[in-house]
Amino acid sequence: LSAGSKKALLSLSDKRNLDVLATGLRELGYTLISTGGTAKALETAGFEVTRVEELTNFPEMLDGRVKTLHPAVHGGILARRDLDSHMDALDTHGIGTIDVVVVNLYPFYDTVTAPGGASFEKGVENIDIGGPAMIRAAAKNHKHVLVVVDPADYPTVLDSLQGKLENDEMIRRKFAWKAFQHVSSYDSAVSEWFWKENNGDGSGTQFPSELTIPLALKSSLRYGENPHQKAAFYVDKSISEVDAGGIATAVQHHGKEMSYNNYLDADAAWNCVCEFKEPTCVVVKHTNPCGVASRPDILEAYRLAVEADSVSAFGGIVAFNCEVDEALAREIREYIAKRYQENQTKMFYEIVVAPKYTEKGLQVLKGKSKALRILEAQPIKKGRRSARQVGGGWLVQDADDLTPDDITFRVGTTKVPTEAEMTDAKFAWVCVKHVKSNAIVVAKDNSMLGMGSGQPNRIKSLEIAIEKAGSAVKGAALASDAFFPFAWNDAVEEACKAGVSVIVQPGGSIRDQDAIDCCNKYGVAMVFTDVRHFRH
Ligand code: 93A
Repeated sequence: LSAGSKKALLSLSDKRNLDVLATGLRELGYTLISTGGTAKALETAGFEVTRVEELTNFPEMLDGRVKTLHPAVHGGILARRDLDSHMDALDTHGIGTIDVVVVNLYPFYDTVTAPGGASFEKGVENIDIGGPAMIRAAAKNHKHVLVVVDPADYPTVLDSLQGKLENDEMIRRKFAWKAFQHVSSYDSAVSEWFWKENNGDGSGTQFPSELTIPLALKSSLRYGENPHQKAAFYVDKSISEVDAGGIATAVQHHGKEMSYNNYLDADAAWNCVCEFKEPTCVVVKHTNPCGVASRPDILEAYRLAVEADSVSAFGGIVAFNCEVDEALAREIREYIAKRYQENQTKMFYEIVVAPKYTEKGLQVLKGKSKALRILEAQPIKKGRRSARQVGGGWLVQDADDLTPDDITFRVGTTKVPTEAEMTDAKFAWVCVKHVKSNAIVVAKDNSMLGMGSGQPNRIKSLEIAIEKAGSAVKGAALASDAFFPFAWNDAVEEACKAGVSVIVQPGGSIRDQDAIDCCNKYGVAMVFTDVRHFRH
């Protein structure tokens, strides 16, 4: 191998499109150098290949653990072509330069997340050492070496090597960036897996001393919360494909591109609707559910959820926990048309999200408008963590997974709620968990009648919820996400005066007894959950 001829080193676990790449490189006059498996694949496809052993004068050893870790490889990649001292050193040691490095790594992530799992030993054996070393070396010397890690980039690589693309330097840097990203997300996956296999770091805490979450770019978004903010969406790759549910992995069947706010709102709607076992519809606006209804007949649930606050439903997200069939799709379309006829304001939804659609249902919905985003999502499994950013750090917590089945509803008043009232209280309790604090929900007959969210003052949220419920508040259940600090002349008394039949709240205030006394005076039942559902 003369130092002068152009050389490309190929070492690939993912051998997709290998022939396209090899053909292109050969046409450009490159000598192909390869490790065992890749060389075999190239030879089978009819290409002439130089094996790495011929370069290193060393056999692949230790079951392939040492293949490319050799100065003949790393010298050929790392030498600065613009320094005589580097080129002289290569000459002295009889090492030729390597101009293109195409590597993708042992499929560590797919191995450890394969259905049925993998043994610890198998996971360890799939940690690539030589591959990342070559990728890093080539990326460091990107001025002289083109580094490629993604089979999707082969056409661009060939165009670039043919001199068809402008700004060669920037393309090389972009590939180098991608290469470092590839190695870094690989290492994150390895470290996360080690931590999990080790059951944590031994400190007894549930949270690792360092958190690495491999995030893969799903899409760049048109903009963030506002048009002047650039934004992108990343998918958490630490969750296996099999387990992955939720909005990040939802399939979009139709409609405009999802926006930053769409993702937030769809996530809120989806998480809320998945709480319910009966057929349920949830309408969300700006991350808050403003309509929720469960009915054996999903058409009825839909109507009730929208009519709970039809003004807010405008431009909202509609989520179902059951299949959308033709009848439901028609109902969605017709309701929109009806609203238009009634008040001449154009009614629209941003998104419909459901676990399933019949073919006909999908067709009818698609006919609604070009814009309507139609998502098919799978429920998120329990036991996940949630994370949020604050300046300079991240707050991480377990997801708020508690359901009414996990909670004891303890009656504190003389009045004991009837079975129906208790059902209403539980329904309101599930809803209030999904409303931003301070959160108040009024509900009856498995249907949300009103909600107040995000007010810094609990009594304001309560007043809004009661006002929205209107006359229907009489006999309904009222849920509060946190305790009432005051009762008399305050929120509890106001709720009693409005005519609710049962109030459900966590309790824990030093004035809980006041709240009970107040309810007793008005003949209202009060139920304590001992569990709070703040949502900041
Ligand atoms: O076991 S390694 O960490 N040791 C090495 O020296 C080495 N060099 C390349 N794995 C190594 N590779 C990896 O082998 C590459 O990253 C690639 O994924 C794979 C290709 O092997 P083959 O061509 O034999 O299929």
